[in-house]
This record gives sequence, structure tokens and C-alpha cells, in this order.
Amino acid sequence: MVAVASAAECAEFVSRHPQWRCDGPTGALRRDLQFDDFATAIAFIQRGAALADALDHHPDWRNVYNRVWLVLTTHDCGGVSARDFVLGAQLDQLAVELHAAQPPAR
Ligand code: H2B
Repeated sequence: MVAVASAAECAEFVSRHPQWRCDGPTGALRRDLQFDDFATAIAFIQRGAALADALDHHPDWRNVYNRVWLVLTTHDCGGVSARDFVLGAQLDQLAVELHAAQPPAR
């Protein structure tokens, strides 16, 4: 059983990774990304899928053209755990490599 993160741990992750939002320890981590084009968005998903599989921790994500919406939660604890922080940090690094931009809010 994985422990649900504390509110302080969620706040610390968001302060270190400000593109992410956390709607509370029993919610999820969310990040929206925008890439140069569809091919780069799919490259993010393919490379991100390999990172996720290596961690046995899989994002919920949605893609429309050059945009990707990410949601990270841990089913085992019904909320956010350290596993989400690890995968979120790895996806941030990948986003930098693929020159992701923060899309306009909608
Ligand atoms: N992914 C995510 N995001 N949360 C989980 O709790 C989770 C997962 N659990 N991937 C894993 C797989 C679990 O279902 C398997 C059995 O290890």
C-alpha cells in the first residue's frame, strides 16, 4: 500500500515544478503542455510511456494535435503519492528536451 502524500509534500512539489497543479492529496497532479506540432506531442507520449512503464506508473493523458493534458494519480492510495512526484519530475525533464510550452489556459 502506498501512502497518500501530505498537503505540504504536494505544495513542495508544485513549488519545485510550477507547471504542475495539485488539487489536493486526494486529488491529482495536472499539467498541460503544448508542442511545436503533432509529431512532437506524439514523441512526448511515446517517450513518456517508456518512462512510465519503467516505473510501473502510468499517466492519464489526452492529446489533441500539438497539446497534451496530463493527470497523475496513484490508484492504490486514491490520490497523490511519491510515485506521482517521481514520474512528474521525469516528464518535466522530457518536456524540456522536447521544447514544450505552457499552453494558454482554457
Ligand atoms: N499507474 C498509476 N498512475 N497509478 C497506479 O496506482 C498504478 C499505475 N498502479 N500503474 C499500477 C500500474 C498497478 O495497477 C499495477 C498492478 O502495478
